[in-house]
Amino acid sequence: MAGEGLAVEVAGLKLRSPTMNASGVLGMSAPLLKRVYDSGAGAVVTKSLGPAARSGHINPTVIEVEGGILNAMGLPNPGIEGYLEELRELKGEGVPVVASFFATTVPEFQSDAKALARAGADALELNLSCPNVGGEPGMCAADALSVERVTRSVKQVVQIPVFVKLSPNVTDIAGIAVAAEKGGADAITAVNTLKAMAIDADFRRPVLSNVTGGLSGSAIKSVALRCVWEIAEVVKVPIIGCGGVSNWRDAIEYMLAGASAVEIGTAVMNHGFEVYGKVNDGVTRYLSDNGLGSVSEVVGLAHKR
Ligand code: RRO
Repeated sequence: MAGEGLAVEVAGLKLRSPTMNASGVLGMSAPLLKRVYDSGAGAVVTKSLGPAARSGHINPTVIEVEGGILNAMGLPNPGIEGYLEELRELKGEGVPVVASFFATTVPEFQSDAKALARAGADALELNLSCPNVGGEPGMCAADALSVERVTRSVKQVVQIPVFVKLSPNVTDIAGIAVAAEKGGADAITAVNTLKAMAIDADFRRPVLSNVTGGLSGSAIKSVALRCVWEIAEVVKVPIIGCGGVSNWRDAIEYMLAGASAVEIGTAVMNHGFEVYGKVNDGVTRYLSDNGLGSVSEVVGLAHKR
């Protein structure tokens, strides 16, 4: 469980440890997210919720590839209204909840943000970066002005911290992060999945029904780490690292690059729910072996060359 020095504060949110689950990987249910918390995570993150229930793409939607997982779920979710009870259940168990959500229009973003805040979410994670939808206006992580506008619109209507989750599928992620910060983002989550695909040599066709999908897992760690590094060079708000973290060393590398906390997703498939506790234990050992008193002392250290 969380040791001394493991507690972090991310955008005013006090967390007992710097680990969270990455949105989506474990689905939705309160009992599964509770297991993430019981393993030692500082908070849990819901699968991305939208204004209406949505069934997502047809199968196959998830496959294993070299170094990770390729998904094209297509934002399946019960809709915000359909999830509020689950959210309240988690809050009833004392679990800090980051509600990930997406929408298509500014009024929808605003009303969804208000509903999630009212239901007790401790923070929001604005998902502007799903790679598996065809140009829907809410998924605007490649467009700096839209990122700024949507972020500002959400910030106008809620008091809780707003994290903005960015896409690695852009030429200048630092510029997009600056736009999110200008819009009032309290933290940046970097990054969502890397757009990718798989082809079956025997069937001679793409494996996923959606043709392309989002790659997660250790295969993307170096890319995501570079994104965190570049963002840390230009923004002041905290960064939450996400992409291929499966052990404490990965987590520390992200912190050295500038992340205040990390989200762990795909690794749960190989390492089970215990991965959060194990990463926390390793981070605690690293702190004490290096004479460091807290995670915040590690954040961004690699930039001080
Ligand atoms: O549901 C998905 O297809 C999905 C989402 Br919302 C996302 O943000 N990232 C991803 O890889 N898949």
